[in-house]
Amino acid sequence: MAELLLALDVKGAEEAIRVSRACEGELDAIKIGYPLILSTGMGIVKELAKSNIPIIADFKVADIPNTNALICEEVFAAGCSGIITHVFCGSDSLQAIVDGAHDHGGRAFAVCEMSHPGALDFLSGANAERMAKMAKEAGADGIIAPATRPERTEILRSIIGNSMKIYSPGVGAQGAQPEDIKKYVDGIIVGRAIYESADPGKAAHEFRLRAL
Ligand code: FNU
Repeated sequence: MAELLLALDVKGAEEAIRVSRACEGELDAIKIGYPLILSTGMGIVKELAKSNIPIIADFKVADIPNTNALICEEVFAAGCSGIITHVFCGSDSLQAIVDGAHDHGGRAFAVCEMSHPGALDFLSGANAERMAKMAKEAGADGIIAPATRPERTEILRSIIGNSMKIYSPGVGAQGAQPEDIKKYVDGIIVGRAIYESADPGKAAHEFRLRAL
């Protein structure tokens, strides 16, 4: 049984609130990212969190440890309960995110293998496996691994074990189905297939049932 995370990549507060309200009761978390935050500012986090849903900041952080720690301060002060970081900047940068999240009572998730075709250029294969090991060693709460390549996510699961979570994007618009991936992961991340739907609540309900 996998959770359902909504990737709320809409622009503007009005649309974000409309979609999140329509999906109320169907979601385990809302993942926000640059499209929403650059169009609304971080104030939207407290608005979305009013319905008591965890908000995960998908900022794919990739910087030096000090900057990463400063980013964590802002993300968690804004009301987020999780942050997504890149791993390729190295173990010290990754550790700054994990420690920054934990210091603020939050969770840190590490991108190990991405879901799009271009991930095969770098963010895949041996690099992804190495990053999964690094995420485990750093004490990350989970990793991001692709629904579009279930066989790869299965390998990454074998590296991190069952005590860390895997959240998996690529379901819906990128072509993967919940049934392809749910047995390997703790949650599926769905964006366009929900927020571009004529009835986002109904779409979320159906994905939630298919992820069970
Ligand atoms: P949808 N996302 C992704 N692949 O798609 N964070 C990754 O490897 C990754 C991600 C995000 O395609 C993407 O930025 F690490 O509309 C978007 O927010 O369903 C969401 O997952 C997928 O959106």
